[in-house]
Order: sequence, then C-alpha cells, then structure tokens
Amino acid sequence: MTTSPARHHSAAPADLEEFGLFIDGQVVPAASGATFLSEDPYREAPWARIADAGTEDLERAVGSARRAFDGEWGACTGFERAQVLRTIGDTIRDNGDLLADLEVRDNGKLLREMRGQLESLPQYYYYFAGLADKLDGRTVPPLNPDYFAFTRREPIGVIGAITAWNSPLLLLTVKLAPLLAAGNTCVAKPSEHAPTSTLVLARLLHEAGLPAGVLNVVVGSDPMLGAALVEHPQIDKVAFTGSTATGARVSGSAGAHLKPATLELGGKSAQIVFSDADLDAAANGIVAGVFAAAGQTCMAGSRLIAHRSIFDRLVSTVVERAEAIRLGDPAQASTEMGPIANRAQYDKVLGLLEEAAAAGAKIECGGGPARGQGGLFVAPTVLTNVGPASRIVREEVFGPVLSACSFDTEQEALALANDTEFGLASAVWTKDIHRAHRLAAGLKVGVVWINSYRVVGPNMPVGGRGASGLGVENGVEVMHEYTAVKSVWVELTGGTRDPFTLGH
Ligand code: TXE
Repeated sequence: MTTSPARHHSAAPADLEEFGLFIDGQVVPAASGATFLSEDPYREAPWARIADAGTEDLERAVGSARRAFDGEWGACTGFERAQVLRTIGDTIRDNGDLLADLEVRDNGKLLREMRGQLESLPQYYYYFAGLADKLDGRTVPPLNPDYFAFTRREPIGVIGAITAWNSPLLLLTVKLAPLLAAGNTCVAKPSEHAPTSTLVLARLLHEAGLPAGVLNVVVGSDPMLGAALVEHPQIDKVAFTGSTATGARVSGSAGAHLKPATLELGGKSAQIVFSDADLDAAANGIVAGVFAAAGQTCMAGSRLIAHRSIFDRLVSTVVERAEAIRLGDPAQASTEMGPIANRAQYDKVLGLLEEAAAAGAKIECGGGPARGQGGLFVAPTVLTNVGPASRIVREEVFGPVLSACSFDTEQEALALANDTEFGLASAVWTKDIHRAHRLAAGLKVGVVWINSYRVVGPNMPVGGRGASGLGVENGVEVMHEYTAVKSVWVELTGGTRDPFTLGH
C-alpha cells in the first residue's frame, strides 16, 4: 500500500516518542520487534515510533479479550460495569491535555477542537454507565398459559473496533462506551495514520481499573491487519468507521464469516438554505460544517443548496468568512484550521480540485494549497458552477471544499439534496416551521439539523443510510447493536405433551 507508513527495523532518531501495543493489560512491543513511524502533518516529520503489529500480536490480543469475556469482565453485574465506566469518564477528564496533545501531533487536529472534545468525551462514558444496569428483557404472555416466557439481553462477546484517522478518540468512544456497558470486550485497531491516542488511552484506562484484556489495542503499518481482525474466528462482531470502499470490504468479509458489522462510513451532506433563513447564522453553520477540522469529518456539509434569490449573497458571505479563517499551527489555541492529516489525503483533495477546475467549476475562493503556509494546508475552498454529475459533487472529498448550487422550489431543493448515494446528515435553514418539518421528513439521511450544524451527543442516535453505513451509534438504540436477545421458555405444569407437534 503506497499510503501506509514506512516500516522500520533500524533505529530511528533518539527524540522520537515510543508507543507499544496494548495487550492483556500491558504495553508491549510487536512480537516481530518491528516498528513504523507516525508523521506530524504540521511539521511534516516523523514524531513517534509505533510497534508494528502482525498476526501473532493479533492472536494474543484476541485471546486476551476472549479470556476477559469468559472470565472476570463477563461475570460483572451491570452495576459493576457502570462504576467502571464512570471511572473511565473521570480518567479521560483528568488526562485531557495529554490525550489532546497526542491527536494534535498525530493528525494535526486543532488543540481548540480537542479541548472541547475532551470535555464532552467523559459524558459518553457517564451516559452509557447509566444504561449498563438497565439491560432488562421482557416478559411475554405466551399463547399457551402452561409456559412462562421471557427475553434476556446478553453481550455479544469480543468486538473488533476499527477506526479511521480523523478523530481516533471520538470514533473509539462511540463504540467502546456502549460495548463495555453491555458487557463485551474489545480489540481496537486504530488507523495506522494516527494510532497514539488510542494506545495511550488503553493504558490509562487499565491503570484506572479496567481489568486486563477488556480493551486491547493493536496497530500495524499494513492495513491488512484490519482485514485479519474482521476475519478472526474469535471476533464476534465488527464496529467500523472509515471510507465507504473499505466499509464495503469489511461488510463483505464479515458477512462471509457470518458475523454482524456496524458501519459508519462516508457522507456528502447537504445544507439547504431557504430565502427566509437568517443568512448570517446559515453562513456560520456552513463554515462550521465544511471548514471545521479542515473538512475531515464524515458529517462535513460539503454541498450547499441555496435558494436562487439569496445564492450570490450567501456565497459571498461564506467566501468572506472562508478567506478570514486563521490557518496555522494546530497546537496554537488561536488557530482555526490546521493541515490535512496526511499526505495521501492531501494529494487526494488537490487531485479532486484540479479535476473540478478542469471540468469548469468556478473557484470562488481557495482552490489549491494555502498560500504562505507550506506543509499540508489546503485553502478553504468554495466552488460554484459545479454539475450534479461531477466527481466533486458526488464523491466525499474529506477536505475543506464546499460545492454550491441553487434551486427555485422546495421540491427541487429536496431532490437535489437526496441526489446522492450517501445518507448521513443534512441541515435545513429556514424560519418556516412547516417547511422545516416537511424537509426533516423528506431527507433520506440519518441526522437532520434545523438551523444548526454538526451538533452531536451520546444520547442521540447516528446511523447512516445508503453508502453512509449500516446500523447505529449513540442513543439507547446502540445497546441493541452490542447485545443479542435470547428467548427463554419455562414449562409451568410439570406435565408432558404430544412430542410430534410444535409447542406454542
Ligand atoms: O480510510 P480506510 P483511509 C475517507 C477519506 C479518505 C479515504 C481513505 O475520503 O480519503 O477514506 O482513508 C482500516 N479491512 N475516509 O485509507 O481505508 C484502516 O487501517 C479492515 C472517510 O484512512 O477506510 C483504518 O483503521 N480494515 C471516513 C480504517 O480501516 C481495514 C474516515 C479506515 O481506513 C481494511 C476515514 C480492510 N481491508 C477516511 N483496510 C469518514 N467518512 O469518516 C483498511 N482498514
């Protein structure tokens, strides 16, 4: 894989920080002794040396998770798991600066975004702590009064959690908090492009009392480690966040091995702005939707669909704001947009921009590398005159690029918004409450924001449709993703019945 980090057997410069795998409650080197380097995208230089896991390490990690599930963790009550989850929340709160700094170095995330994120991450663990002791079943009145029937909700087993590089701690948390609440154990595999925060988190949680084996972390320079995790016979379910193409492969492989998979994939989310909207608020939401995190979020609002009567005015306001965004060192609290997280992604974004320009797109601002920045910075970009069939409109860019088009009628706006294979999120900007509700019902997506954008929380479900994924994360709904139902029938009379008929 050309995009994989380089594998190194030789000694690296002494000032590199070292990170081991986390298996069975211990920080360990890879069995092979191999390491690979992780690059700081702002400095465009290696900053960390990571243990490079292979199949032997994967075996140990899965074996440890299985023993924990069959042993101490599997025997815990929901009340005991809730207590552990609360401790995890406290531990993350107490180590916020350390964890934030790792993502700033590893993938160029903004310090100011990470500070906010690390204030909200503990809430996920507290919320799911509240659900850990409420996994009750139902008593079901059977047709035949000779039976007492009830259901149990049971954990699934060992979950393989595979995450992408754009927000490693958050993407893991939305899996880890509910899966632990339900009583499962986990082998996590963060992206080879940004693994350090996940590795450190696992150690911190173990030191805070999470029993050995409940959370193991492997990472390797070869993305095929993820494929091996999906196929492993002792992995009972896969929870994946990443690209739609890889998600389809993961889904196929999980299906071939008859195991369930939750998939949180890409998006091409629309922001629909009507003529009665507060245009100032809409412009702000558009900036938040597509330029925050340099557009590297699955929920990026990368398509603007604005009413013809306000189109030019809105585009020029967004352009003005885009041009004022402060680019720079992600570790500075004043910086508003950092670099693209890795060179492969940077090249991909620039390639799509070149193609869009060649196809006739009008570049209202940006359109290429950010001037005067060097490194992996792409200038915040607004494009108009983009055809609905063009790649820039149809494909997930995963960069700071907004494509804008206009509409005349509500029906046209809805049709344009739904004209995509993706179905993750959408926003509607209007003061007309009737129209807002009509649109909320008509949009084929998992999340709709009315007069806002990119608001999430542990108690609201997120589940992409179409090419955006399968299954759900967050909310009470996610507990069904990490539990299996069992039906129990109890004969009440002590008698016998006709053995050659189906009982009911
Ligand atoms: O993601 P991948 P990459 C998009 C974004 C980006 C593109 C590629 O557009 O340009 O995807 O990014 C692991 N079986 N998104 O290559 O390949 C891999 O090691 C099992 C959007 O980083 O999807 C990593 O841990 N696992 C997305 C994870 O899958 C495999 C977020 C994601 O990698 C595997 C990230 C396999 N066969 C990228 N191959 C979003 N919308 O949130 C790789 N992996």
